[in-house]
Amino acid sequence: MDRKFGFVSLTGRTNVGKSTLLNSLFQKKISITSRKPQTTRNRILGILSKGNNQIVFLDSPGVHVGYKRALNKYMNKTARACYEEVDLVVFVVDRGKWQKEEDSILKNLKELNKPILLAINKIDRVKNNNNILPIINELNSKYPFEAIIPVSALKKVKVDLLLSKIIETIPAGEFHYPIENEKEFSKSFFISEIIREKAINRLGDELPYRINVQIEKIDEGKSIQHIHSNIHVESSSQKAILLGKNGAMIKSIGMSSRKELEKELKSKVNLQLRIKVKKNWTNDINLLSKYGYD
Ligand SMILES: Nc1nc2c(ncn2[C@@H]2O[C@H](COP(=O)(O)OP(=O)(O)OP(=O)(O)O)[C@@H](O)[C@H]2O)c(=O)[nH]1
Ligand SMILES: [Mg+2]
Repeated sequence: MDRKFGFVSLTGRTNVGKSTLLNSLFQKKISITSRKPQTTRNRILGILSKGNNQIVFLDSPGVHVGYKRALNKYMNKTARACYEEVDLVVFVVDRGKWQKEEDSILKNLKELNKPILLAINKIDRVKNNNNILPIINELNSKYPFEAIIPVSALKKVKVDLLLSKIIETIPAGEFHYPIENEKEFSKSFFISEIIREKAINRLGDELPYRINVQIEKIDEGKSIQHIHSNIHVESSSQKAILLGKNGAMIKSIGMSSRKELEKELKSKVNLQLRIKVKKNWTNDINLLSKYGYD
């Protein structure tokens, strides 16, 4: 049988569940997720090789409007670049919650003239199955989507069906990556993301958008990896929040990060976290580019 290959973006507003869906498709953690919006900041590449098919998924930052910082501009631009690059767009929406971001994404997608699969996510939150059909009917009138598939990324409902539709839709072609490759980002990026996820989950509403995690150094010992990491914040008051009372907050972030890192890296981990104030880094083009938001 002929091989198929395609680049596929997971596109949508922030917080609709794109990264959860990516992890669900891979049945493991590739991209970090959180309850809070604006979690994914970079293009995350996951490579899924299944039989004669290879799909390169691009998880992208969620489209969000109304924020003016350079980091937000970078994220929205990255989201756009992701759907512009691919063979197929999986447009992820949260049940019937169609907002101005969805309108703006669909408007851009229409101009590209690419196949679009609509994934209606979080259907586990729809109380009665009879309520799903009206949502499908409404969204069906917006665009001639290749298919509309209600899924639950979190509860892994119909994710297989979505995957088979994706495979149906991607073009014939040779694999671009060796089948053993699953992700295309560095180990230190993955580590920094896990630490950022633990921080986001523990912090209040504003601070998650103002922290950045940088890995300074990884010393690979025989039986333990020593990871030295900096967490950047924008002010000393933010630093105080991140520290917590008697250092309780940073300790808790460190402990849960270490636990997950040991599982993911299959090794003992000694994690050093230092907090550094970098004034206005989310709006400083030079610092952004230094931190990889380029
Ligand atoms: N109930 C329910 N919650 C979900 C589902 N999928 C994702 N979530 C939750 O929605 C929240 C956002 O999920 P993410 O995967 O981080 O969303 P995202 O679209 O990647 O968000 P950004 O990276 O910020 O753009 C998390 O709390 C997830 O657990 C689902 O199918 N059902
Ligand atoms: Mg995400």
